[in-house]
Amino acid sequence: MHPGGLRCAPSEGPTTLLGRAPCPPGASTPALTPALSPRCTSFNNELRRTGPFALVWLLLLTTECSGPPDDSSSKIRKPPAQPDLTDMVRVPGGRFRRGVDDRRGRDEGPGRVIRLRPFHIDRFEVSNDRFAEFANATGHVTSSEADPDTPRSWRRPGADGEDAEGDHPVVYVTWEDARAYCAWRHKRLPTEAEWELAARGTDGRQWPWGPRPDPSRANGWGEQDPFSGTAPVGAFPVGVSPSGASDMAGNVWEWCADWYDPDYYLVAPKRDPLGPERGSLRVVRGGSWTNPITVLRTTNRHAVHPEEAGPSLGFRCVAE
Ligand SMILES: [Ca+2]
Repeated sequence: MHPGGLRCAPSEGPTTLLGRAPCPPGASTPALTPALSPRCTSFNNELRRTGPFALVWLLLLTTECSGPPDDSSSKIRKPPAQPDLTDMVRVPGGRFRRGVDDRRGRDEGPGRVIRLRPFHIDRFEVSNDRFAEFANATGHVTSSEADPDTPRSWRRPGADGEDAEGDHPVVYVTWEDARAYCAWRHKRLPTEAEWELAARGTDGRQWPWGPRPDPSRANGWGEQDPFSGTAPVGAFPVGVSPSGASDMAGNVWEWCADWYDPDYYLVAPKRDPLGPERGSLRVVRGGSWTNPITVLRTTNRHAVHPEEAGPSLGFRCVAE
């Protein structure tokens, strides 16, 4: 029924003055605009010719056709028109040395000075609460949720099917899930060069806090942090990077935009490298709660199939 009690008729069907009134578009849901639709205008004209009840009908139709839009429809959860820079840190860009020359990992060199444009990066890994906003607004179903053979998903990531904790990083998300989330926020996934600058700064440090490993400053594998699984995002303020980003070491691995090529540093452009044009694996960075501190280095590169999802892999976004 319409607001006002009029029963609607489809636009193709006959209309009568007694039982049915023509519906504005989407009449079963509230009108999206206060403007009269052409069909309403036509119907009003017809009513003017129908006799003594026309005024009553016109009053009803005024309510129906030109009433204010219902707030519930205007709350179709549209993302903001611009990226929300709240809880993002600005990375000035400029020149920095990425990679290492000793090639502890064979794909981490040669170390080279490259130049990046300024950008913003999320201060925290995307949390379950933040991802829920996206899922609720868009109806996005992650690959894990859609797979009947996978009992776990971002909603229930625990080994025993526990519900996700809102302030923990979202996990069980594929590269496409992550990309879709960032796009909805008017953001994007970081290139691995951006990720490394945000994690490392410009002084060549191997961990976000400095040159030496310190397992108490990140959520890695071991007993020097209080977490046996993921930790709430931002739980290690003593481990923030020079740019102010949290958990760039550990907690969860983070999807980057780039395809992975172990030899990419040999051929990469020195200005705003975007990664190889094609590949079969995507770059992930930073290590996770499942890795020892040596894996949580800022230069460590790892690769995962883009359709993979698991309990130690999440992401964060960047904006210009
Ligand atoms: Ca991380």
